[in-house]
Amino acid sequence: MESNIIQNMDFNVNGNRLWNDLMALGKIGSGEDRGVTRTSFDQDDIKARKFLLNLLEQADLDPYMDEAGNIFGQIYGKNPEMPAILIGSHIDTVNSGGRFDGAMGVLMGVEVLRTMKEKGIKPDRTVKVVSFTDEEGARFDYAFVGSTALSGTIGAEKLKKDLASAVDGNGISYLEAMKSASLEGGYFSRINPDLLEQAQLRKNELKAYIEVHIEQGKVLESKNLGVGIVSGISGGEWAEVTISGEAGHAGTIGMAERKDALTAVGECLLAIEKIARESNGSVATVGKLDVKPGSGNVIPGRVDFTIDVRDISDKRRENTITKIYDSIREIAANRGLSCVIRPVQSVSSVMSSSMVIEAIQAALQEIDYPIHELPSGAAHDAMVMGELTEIGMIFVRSRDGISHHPEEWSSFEDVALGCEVLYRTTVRLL
Ligand code: HGY
Ligand code: MN
Ligand code: MN
Repeated sequence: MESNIIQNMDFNVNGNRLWNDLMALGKIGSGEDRGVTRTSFDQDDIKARKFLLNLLEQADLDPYMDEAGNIFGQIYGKNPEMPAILIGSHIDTVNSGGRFDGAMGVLMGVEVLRTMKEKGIKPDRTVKVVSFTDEEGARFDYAFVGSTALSGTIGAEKLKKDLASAVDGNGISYLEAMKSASLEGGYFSRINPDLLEQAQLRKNELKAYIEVHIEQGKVLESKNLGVGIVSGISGGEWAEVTISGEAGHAGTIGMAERKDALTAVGECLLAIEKIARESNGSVATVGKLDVKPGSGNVIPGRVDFTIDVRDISDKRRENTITKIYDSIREIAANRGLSCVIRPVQSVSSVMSSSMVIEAIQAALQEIDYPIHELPSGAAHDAMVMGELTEIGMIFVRSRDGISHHPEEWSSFEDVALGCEVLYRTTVRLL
């Protein structure tokens, strides 16, 4: 069905141009396993930012960067007082991730604006594309930095404090990384972690935020659909836990005398899994463990680990988290170990706005494409933007549901279709 649409329909957007940009951006930070690694403000993230800025310049979209390092392109509206439409996503990746997660949504925004320019469309309201700083949080274990700054959800002072204490594996703090990125000069000069409040938008500055993203699941594939409408996004809470016991010689300390931090964590992992399973809706993940001192013949004295809990229901998520934290404290206490739980970030779930959903539905009807709504289990900048403005998302089918992985893939046809739907949706919302 889709291939008929591609062949028979006059697309406004240029699918080939978009695809070429996507493949070119995917080469930046590409490793031997063809996985892409661009973590915030690392060398390849900087290169990718320059690539995007160049694309925006070529398209005459007046690029700029804000204090948080968010990159924008724009077409000015005839009436700059009217709230703008913002389209966006992110170009940072997880470690050894794919070419589509984030990058596709940003480049689609560029393609939509480029197409509008070529068609000579002069909108009443301003329309912008944004590439948010650090959606993934892969380098500093702190995510949604750009969208948090823009929407002001936690306030600039709290964000600055969080960024001051976020450090990467080499002990470089977020603030230091931002400051050194600003030394790149040009557009980068405006990056300034001391002035994050200046990146914040006021509620009346935006009419809506729209994001296109790969689904990262198998729903659309199972329904044989190239695109779908996101009904809402699961909220999440992220925390770091430290369990401290006593390191000691693996041969000389008897089992009864040990204060092994890692065996306690083993118990915690199973408890976390059980609590999430029994919640009937929450998902909980421990994805990172750091065992110290980390020698085969030494009893682990300290373990740091991360917790990631998601749920479409905020109430159920909070309930799951409380149970998880209580159970970790209990396990540590029963073993005579100490534990510290540091909640790092928390974002509420968000429902898509009916105004944006209706615009996407109308866009799909125009091209005679089936309408299917689905929720997002993955987090997106749209979730954070939902606290500032009306949001909506379009999902593009993922091959085998794979993402955050070198094999992440969406077909040329689906990407072109997703972009065309975004174009038609945007024009409607203007
Ligand atoms: O973690 C997430 O859900 C997203 O991919 N940032
Ligand atoms: Mn991702
Ligand atoms: Mn993403």
